[in-house]
Order: sequence, then C-alpha cells, then structure tokens
Amino acid sequence: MKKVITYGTFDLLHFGHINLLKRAKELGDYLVVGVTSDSFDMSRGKINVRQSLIERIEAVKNTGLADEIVVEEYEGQKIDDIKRLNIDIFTVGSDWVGKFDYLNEYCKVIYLERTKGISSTMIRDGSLVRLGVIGDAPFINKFVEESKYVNGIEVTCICTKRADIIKESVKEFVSVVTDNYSELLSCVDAVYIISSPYLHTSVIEKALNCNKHVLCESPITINENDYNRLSALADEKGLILSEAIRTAYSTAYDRLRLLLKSGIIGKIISIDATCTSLRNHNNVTNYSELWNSICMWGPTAMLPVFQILGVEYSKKSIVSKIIDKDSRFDSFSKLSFVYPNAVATVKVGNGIKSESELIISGTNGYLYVPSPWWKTDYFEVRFENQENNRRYFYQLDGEGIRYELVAFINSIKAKKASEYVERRVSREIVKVIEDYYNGIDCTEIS
Ligand code: C2G
Repeated sequence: MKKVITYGTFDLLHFGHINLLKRAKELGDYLVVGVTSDSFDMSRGKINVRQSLIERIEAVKNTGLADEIVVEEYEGQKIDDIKRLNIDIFTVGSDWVGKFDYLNEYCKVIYLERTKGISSTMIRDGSLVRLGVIGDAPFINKFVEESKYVNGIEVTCICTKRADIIKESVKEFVSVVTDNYSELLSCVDAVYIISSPYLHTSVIEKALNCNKHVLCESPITINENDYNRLSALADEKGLILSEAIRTAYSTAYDRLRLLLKSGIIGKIISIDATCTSLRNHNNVTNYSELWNSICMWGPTAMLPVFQILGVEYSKKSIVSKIIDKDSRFDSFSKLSFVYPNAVATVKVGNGIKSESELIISGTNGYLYVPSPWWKTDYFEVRFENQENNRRYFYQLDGEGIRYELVAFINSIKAKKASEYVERRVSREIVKVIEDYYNGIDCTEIS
C-alpha cells in the first residue's frame, strides 16, 4: 500500500485546498493529512488564521479525502511523521518548491501545481481579497512571498516594466504578470503600489476611480492638495487608502507607543530618529530613478515624531546635502521640529551611514530602540537607576509586511481606515516632503 502525506493550515477550506487533497490522494492508496496547530501557525508566522484547529480538522474530514488526520505541532515533525507512519510520498503545493527537498532522504517528494485563480464564491462573499502589485522594485518579490503567510489575501497580478526582476517562484504564484496597469485593475479588488513617489498620485487616482482599495508605499504623494483630493475620493467611494509604513504595523512599535502612553518615562521631551542606508549608489547615472533620502526614509523616521508628539509643532527646519540638483536628490537630510514642550530630530540618509536608532527621552527615563529601529523586535526602557531598566521582546515576522497586510484586509472588511497610520500623520508627512521640494524651511550644505 502506497502511503501519501500532505500538510497545511486549511483555513476556510477552498477549491485550491480540495484540489490539492484530491491530487494527493491520487498519488497513492492512503492519504494522511497534517493540519497545523494554532501555536505552530503562530510560530511560523501565519498570524491571522481565522478558524480554530478543530474547525479546520472538521473541514478536512468533511472532504472525505483523508484516510487519517494528524496535527502538525512542531518544526521538524514532518520527518518524525514520515518515519512513524511509513510514508512513501510527501506532497505539497508548488508554492513550496525546493523548500521540502530535504525530505527526499526519507520518502519521495512531489510538488503539485498550485491552483491559480480563486473560487468566485470566496471573492463574492468577501473572504478573499485579490491584490495587484504595481512597481519596478525587486522588493516586489519579498512582498509576494510574505503575502503567502496572510490568509484572506492573494496576489493575483503584478504590473511592472521590469518583468526581469520578478523571481520565477513568484511568477509561479501569481496568475498574471503584465506591463499594462488597466489589465491589472481589471482583475483585482485592491492594489499595492511601490512605484516611484512621483507617480503615486496618478496611479492611486486611477485605482480609486476603478473602485479598488489602495495600499501605497510612503509617501502617498508629494503634494498636500493631491493627498487631500485622493483621501476625499477614497471616502466618497467607500474605499480604503492605506499608507504602507511597515514599522507602524509591527508589534514592538505598537507596544512601545502604548507603554509611552502609560507614562513609563514621564513627560516626553525629545525624540531622535535616524534611518540611513547605502543602497544602489554605485555607478548612478540618473538620480531621478533612485529614491532620495527624504522619500525613502523620511516617512518612517517622522512616524514616531508625529504619532507621539502630534503634528502641531511650531517650527521646523530641514538641512540637506543635495547631490543632484535636478531631481533634488538628498544623500542626507536632518529635520528638526520644535513643539511648545518638546523637540524632535530626524536624520535620514540614502548615501551616508549612521547609527539607525530611535531614542525617546522623558522626565523619568528614556526608551531606546537599537539599530535598525524600524524593523525591531526589541527595545529597552532605561532609568537613572539601572536596576529598574526593562527589556521588551516581540516577534517580528517578515519585516512587518504580514502585519501591514492583515491590517489592510481588516480595514477593507470593516470598511474603515485602520488607525496604524492616522490621516493627520500621513498628511503631515506629505506636507514636510512637499516643503522640502519647494525649498521651504530648507538649508543646503555642500
Ligand atoms: N494550495 C493550492 N492552491 C491554492 C492554495 C493552497 O494548491 N490556491 C495548497 C498549498 O500549496 C498547500 C495546501 O494547499 O499544499 C494547504 O495550503 P495552506 O493551508 O495555505 O497551508 P500552507 O501554509 O501552504 O502549509 O506545514 C504546512 C505546509 O508546509 C503547508
């Protein structure tokens, strides 16, 4: 008797799962299905499984395809199960190609083609959001790979002028790769935009006019009037327009804000946020194709300032080292904000390197987030008496993309913008960047 085993979460069992189970069954005479436990899914970063283990097991049972069901509870269990149950074939969908080759030592490994396209019922009842991705950055690969960990969303289409940067495994996952934005809009419910900030306004406007929800890399626009017009359009059409600043959605950052609210460091007097990188700086011929420092890092670095101190500062100044005047490419900018009772400094650089930490100083102590603070799973609260210092750890899966996607689909379902990046904060970020482009409150260094 040939024994086959397959594993999965099988949350809100759909046609793709059933199709996989059917073909798995056809590979042999006896099918064992491993259903992941809630805690195993949590630990492997599946953060929004909607059904309990019991419900998911029940659904697999009801297909009548499984001869035996086991619960997958720990990393490495597959080897134990294969040996214990005398399995001949391990199979799983093609989205996992290569990932389980190590099991070849114990049995035959077969990757079955993943079912592309999604059951129309799931789209109709709103339990699945078809997402289109538009942009030309290699980051698209990471984004699509991360989306697999989030239930309720599926990247079905990528629109790019650079199909060459899309990995084969990612092409395998999506149904359509095109350079035609209208084609993308015709087959999705929502779009994720990672094109250049100069293009955002027209790309967002077109999506909203086609009744698609939007998740856009920050800055959403570089013009306040455009921002106001786009958010009004989203409201009028009952659509979500969300800003993709990953840090805002991470657990550590969220807990940090709550702790500060509780007054743990007393009155907040100063915030210093630094974000720098040295990306794509070799052999640059056209700076307008690169993200300058203020667009690449400004939104993330300004986020804690505006969320914690508010947007009613009385004075700001921007000092920049501009290395390409035509595109106003700053390799470094230092922004200062003066509030009636506090101050903030933001340093951003795409072309210089510094310690990328976040320090929030208060009358009783300070909060320290080590470099790179924007993707942290850890921070410390420090006091004069070191014995009172506290360290906080939180898991961060996939640099925060998963959390961002979960928040996005939750707001689509709730028909309400999420509070992770408030409108007033988004608007202020846009305003500061617009002022930078117009040279307002700006000083240049050579
Ligand atoms: N699947 C598919 N087509 C889809 C969706 C899912 O063929 N449109 C397959 C997956 O490739 C997987 C199975 O259905 O083989 C179950 O999918 P999930 O519940 O999403 O489970 P997954 O996270 O892929 O876990 O240890 C767990 C396994 O590694 C698989």
